Amino acid sequence: MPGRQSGDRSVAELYRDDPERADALVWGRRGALKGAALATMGAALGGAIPFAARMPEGLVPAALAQGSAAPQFLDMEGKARLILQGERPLNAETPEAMLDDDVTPADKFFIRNNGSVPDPVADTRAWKIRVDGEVNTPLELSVGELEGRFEVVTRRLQMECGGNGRSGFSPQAAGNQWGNGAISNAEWTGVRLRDVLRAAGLKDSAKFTGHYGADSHLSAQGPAISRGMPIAKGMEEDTLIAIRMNGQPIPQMHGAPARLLVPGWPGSLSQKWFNRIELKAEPHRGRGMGGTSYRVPVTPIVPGSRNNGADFADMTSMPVRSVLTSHAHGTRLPAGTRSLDVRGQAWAGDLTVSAVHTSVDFGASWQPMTVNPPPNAHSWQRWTGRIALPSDGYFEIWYRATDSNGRMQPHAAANWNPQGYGANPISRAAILVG
Ligand SMILES: Nc1nc2c(c(=O)[nH]1)N[C@H]1C(S)=C(S)[C@@H](COP(=O)(O)O)O[C@H]1N2
Ligand SMILES: [Mo]
Repeated sequence: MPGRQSGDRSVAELYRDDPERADALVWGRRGALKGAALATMGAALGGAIPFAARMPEGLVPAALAQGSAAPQFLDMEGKARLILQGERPLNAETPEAMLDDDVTPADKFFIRNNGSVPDPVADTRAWKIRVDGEVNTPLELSVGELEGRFEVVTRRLQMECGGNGRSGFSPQAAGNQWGNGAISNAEWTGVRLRDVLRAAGLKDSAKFTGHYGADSHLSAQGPAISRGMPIAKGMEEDTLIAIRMNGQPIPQMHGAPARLLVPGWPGSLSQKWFNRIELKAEPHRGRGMGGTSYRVPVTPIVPGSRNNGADFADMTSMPVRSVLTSHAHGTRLPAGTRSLDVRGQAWAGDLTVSAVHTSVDFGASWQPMTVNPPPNAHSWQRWTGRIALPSDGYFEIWYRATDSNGRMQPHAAANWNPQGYGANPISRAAILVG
């Protein structure tokens, strides 16, 4: 792909190191890209740029803007070649083109740990979960008892890290630099949390939950993470205590023997190795609550500025996002390719996706794609479509989804915050034809 040929390296490198300066040097005072500047840019990108005249001023081509450092990959039994985000704690992202399955298989499921992964237990059915706090009758139920006592349901549910898309922020926000791949949509089987809470008998004072799991922080001090939510989310039909994933016992990495599944909200609520839920009159104050953790500004702050998050609000439903799964960023296609069948997934937290659009002319024109209805609420949705290409050359497929409230992915990550939540800008995949 672009930047590989030695003569073009300098331009590609310049873009990597200092995109703004590169842009000024290559394009000069840009009206339209033409003459020598167009030739230089085309050489750096590896082909002619048929829609050069529609390139917005200051746009850094996707082929040059992304993938600065060579990614490292996970090498682990039972897992696909995920993009390694960190080893201690272990975090790995699913490459976007690997999100093509409607039901995410275990091996392609992203990994997000805040602490150490506990050792597996021998008898998973004897694993106990405690329900206490503002309830009439504190309970301690084994996984076996849960299955025997309550209705067992199966749902396809998205689970997305609150920081998904973080790498879209400028200046860079703290944390794993996720692209779009901290998302999964597995088939979860379990009991509804609300049935269990009702069995314990909620007091009127039970307004919030607090979640606990068996893993500990790497400092070995206290829980790795312990978040909570307003009781209304806990009482929703799709909030589960899950005991199977895709019809199998939950893999150890993903929270065996039982985990919470709080679809549509930050994945951090979906407690793995789940062993206790506490009902509370006030918001829970465990690790990962308060300050700038999983919280976003109510009034935008200056990007890059310091803030203690006191005026921020807890993240609730995740924003709308789409992935392109048919063509990886950097795909090269045979000369003469004039149409592309494209597809991907799109989701919008608690909402549904009403439209997905694509553009191949740098956003000058957009075509509607076909979006399938979700098989059940809180599942992602498949989108498909065909894109026409006028000639050989360098193209970018831009893709964006719109949620059922009419909100669309923005052109740039908005509402910057120190820990980088809620970035869902329009994505761009570079494609070279010929
Ligand atoms: N016990 C426990 N539960 C946890 C976490 C954790 O570190 N420990 N990480 C949370 C976060 S931030 C996310 S995004 C999801 C990731 O789940 P996965 O690793 O199965 O993809 O689990 C959540 N539940
Ligand atoms: Mo997360």
